[in-house]
Amino acid sequence: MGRLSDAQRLELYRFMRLNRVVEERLVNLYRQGKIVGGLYRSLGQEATSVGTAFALSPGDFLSPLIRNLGSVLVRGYAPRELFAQYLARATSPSGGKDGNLHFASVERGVIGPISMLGELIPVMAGVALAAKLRRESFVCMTYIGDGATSTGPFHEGMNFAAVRKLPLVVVGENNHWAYSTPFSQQMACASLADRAKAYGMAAATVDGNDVETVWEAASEAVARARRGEGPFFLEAVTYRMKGHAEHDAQHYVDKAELAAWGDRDPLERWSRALAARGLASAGDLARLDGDIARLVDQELEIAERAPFPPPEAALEGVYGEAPGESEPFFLRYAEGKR
Ligand SMILES: Cc1ncc(C[n+]2csc(CCOP(=O)(O)OP(=O)(O)O)c2C)c(N)n1
Repeated sequence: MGRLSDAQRLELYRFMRLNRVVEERLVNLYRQGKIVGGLYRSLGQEATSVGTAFALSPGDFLSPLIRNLGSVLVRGYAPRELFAQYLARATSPSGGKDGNLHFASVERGVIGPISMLGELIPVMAGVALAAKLRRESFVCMTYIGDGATSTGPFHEGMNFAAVRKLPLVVVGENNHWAYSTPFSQQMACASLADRAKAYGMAAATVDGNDVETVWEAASEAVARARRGEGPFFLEAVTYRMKGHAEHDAQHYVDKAELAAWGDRDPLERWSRALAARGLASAGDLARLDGDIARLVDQELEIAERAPFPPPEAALEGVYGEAPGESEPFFLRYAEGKR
């Protein structure tokens, strides 16, 4: 497995900071009542999203979950597109339709998430099966929270992927909470990775707040999947620093525990590591932060100026259309043309 170049180490910092600042602006928009739908933050979990997605190559497929905004930034989505999606603008990846997290692009290798927890595992196992049947070398990556590993589809998908040796990397984000349910009330296993091992799937547990460690483990998992050695479950141990969503005041969390995890903040840690290696001084990073903040403000302005979709757009792109037919079949049917 290769190593990160110094330029890539700075790139990881940039993506994590971008992830954090975009979400900070989304919080402002949420409080202004401008966001359509809920807002689920990934504060404290940026290293997991960014480090894992950074391990993929062009042509691979990724399906994010609610706390993986960082992964779609790595995959090439611009902040303006993500803002437009949350603001339901016509310029958004879904054209102003669907929930704010539900967007996709086959061209960019992003499969849209679905809200039913656990279901992404069989879906992505299916995409990975396509790679195998077509003898293509792409790898699939998806995410799952600790709570969602208690669903049936998770276990069915994991078993199928293990039996068929599919090129699938499942990132298990152990952020200690599933809404207000702590890990200890979710499962009797000591580690999330134990669930994968029960299916004969290779698995490892890493510090999810250390971006280079996450990248290394994810790169190895991706490489072995690409070599045809089967799926991998990567447990990233991290902490959900905010409530389940912006509407959750997180009253059930012990404040001392929260503060202790705050000391392990992935961005602070990576800043210190970059300084210790002589890659960027505190001043360099402050300047970079300033540039990122300005870029994000510009991107937000562009998204806010974009129009909402016209009402009739609600009828477009809802059902699959037969090749060569531009008019949705149900309109033809309604007009008695059939
Ligand atoms: C099958 C199913 N059950 C319940 C929900 C409602 N729900 C959405 S997120 C969530 C908590 C998920 O916790 P976890 O998997 O640990 O992920 P985290 O939010 O901590 O990242 C719940 C209960 C759902 N979307 N799907």
